[in-house]
Amino acid sequence: MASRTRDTLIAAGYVLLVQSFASTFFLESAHSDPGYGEHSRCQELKASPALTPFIDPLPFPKTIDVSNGEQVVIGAYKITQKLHSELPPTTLYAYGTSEQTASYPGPTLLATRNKPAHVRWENHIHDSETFLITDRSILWANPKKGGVPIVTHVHGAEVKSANDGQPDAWFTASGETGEKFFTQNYTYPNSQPATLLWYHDHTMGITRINVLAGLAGFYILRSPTEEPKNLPCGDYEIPLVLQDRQFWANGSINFPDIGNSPNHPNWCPEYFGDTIVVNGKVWPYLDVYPTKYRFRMLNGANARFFNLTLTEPSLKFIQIGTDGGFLPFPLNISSLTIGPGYRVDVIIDFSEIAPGTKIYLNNSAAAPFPSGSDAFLTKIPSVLEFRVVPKPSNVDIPLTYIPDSMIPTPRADYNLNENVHRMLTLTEVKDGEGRPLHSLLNNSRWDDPVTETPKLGSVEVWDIINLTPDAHTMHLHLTQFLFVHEQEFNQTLYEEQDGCTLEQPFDHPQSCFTAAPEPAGDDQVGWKDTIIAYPSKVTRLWTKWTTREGGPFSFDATSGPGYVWHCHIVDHEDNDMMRPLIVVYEGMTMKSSMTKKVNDQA
Ligand SMILES: [Cu+2]
Repeated sequence: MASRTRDTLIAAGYVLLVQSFASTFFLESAHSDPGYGEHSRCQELKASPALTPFIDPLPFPKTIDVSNGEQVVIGAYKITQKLHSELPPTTLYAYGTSEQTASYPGPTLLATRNKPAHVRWENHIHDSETFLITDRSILWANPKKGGVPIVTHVHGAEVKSANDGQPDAWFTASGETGEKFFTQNYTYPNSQPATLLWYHDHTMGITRINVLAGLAGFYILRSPTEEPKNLPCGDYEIPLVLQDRQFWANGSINFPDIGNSPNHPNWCPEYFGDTIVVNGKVWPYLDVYPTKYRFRMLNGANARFFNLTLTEPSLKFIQIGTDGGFLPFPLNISSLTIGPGYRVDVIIDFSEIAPGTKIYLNNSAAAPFPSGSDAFLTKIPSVLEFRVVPKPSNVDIPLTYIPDSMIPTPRADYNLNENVHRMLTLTEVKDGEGRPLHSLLNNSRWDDPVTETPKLGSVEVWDIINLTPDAHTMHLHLTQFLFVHEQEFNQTLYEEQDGCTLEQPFDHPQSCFTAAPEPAGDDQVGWKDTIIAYPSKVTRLWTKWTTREGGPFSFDATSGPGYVWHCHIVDHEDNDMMRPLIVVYEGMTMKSSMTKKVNDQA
């Protein structure tokens, strides 16, 4: 495993040595991207060139049916792609079945419930290192022979851990592998309910770089027998991945090569770009007929949250699904708050809108969220332009319906005396001058001994205690959970020794809580795999280590390299805001887990 050389040096008091190393080596050899010649400082990026918004149509990634049982081979390649008609082609890493067809976003994989999909993930990136600079001071894959390691995770998938894209299961184009590598041939059982999943790179310490470079795509899981009938489909079902990017005039991604702490010469705590890229185009437009459309939205940004509204006041989002699948019933919502990793499934009904009208999908979320300054807002607040156009006479729009009810969600039943109750803090660690070093889950680093070991079949209550000034999106692999409630507390008092306790309810004299629990808001209900944890709040999750229906998984979730839970601000995830998660069976020890790992390789 990679060492923590830089931290060790600092701990030993060699700060000056590190600073001089940073300024002589990293600044002179830094190579933020092809064609720049200019350095780029964390959160002080030079503005992107002026790009006229809404002159390019929204692109749609190609689709690949993975439901027929045949293995699909998807490689990662280095490509260039036009992300705006006024911008020269951008260098990217991208998924595809060949170098010629690789695209950003990658091809959309279409899967069907209970039909296993077999994907062989390949690495055809022959760079000697990532073209956006890798910070070697943080724990990262660090292949001895160089190259760009990748490992692909299908976000939200119920899958055995050997096929989950564990961060140390990476591999390079030359065949070097990480210590948790099992195989490149992954099988997704698709045993879970229909929903929008997505696949992206998850390599230790460079996820933020590989995802920013383009390694992400949609994974749509359908269940024809369970899904509501007559939803908008075909041309009327539109996947939308929202991301932000900043560009140099030559089209290259502007990614900082100078961090804001000498301890981490290149790492930047959050990447915010000044343009919005949807499905790989900067500020695209979409022509819509006056009818209903279903939008499968994904926040695929590194760190940007979105608070989405529509500029036409008569229009609402009719939300029908969330991360884990359909909601019990549709919700009429005026705004959607989606953190990195979130998916929302919404219908927008343009039926009453006159052709010729332009409607904007706008974002008002502060960056960092929820109380950032204006400095990191995008150049314009809009994300996407809808142009309502008349329906041509030769187009028949199928009749579609918004169902009254969909898939019931169970109640989050728990008993804190019987169920495992984990209280898990989120903290930021700073150096002596207040500059961010890294963020931690429960004051533990990635390579500290595993502590989150839920028992197969159990229900657990997870209280996420956010002691940082910003919101984080917490993501658990393998399972989907329910958001129970969130509750404000007095952080100052909590952090004072013997100040107060979060283990007593609001009305107890020793309680740190300053308000009663607030139940999940309308747009946060349903099965979730990623949840916004707000600052100075405790976010309570009901986690269930079974299938959604309460049965056993179709695979042994206790074998293999194990899972992870982490912040989905990928810049945080890369720098210690991630922890191992090992599912155990009754009587299992970590030693028996290792024995099973060997068996699982067969
Ligand atoms: Cu975070």
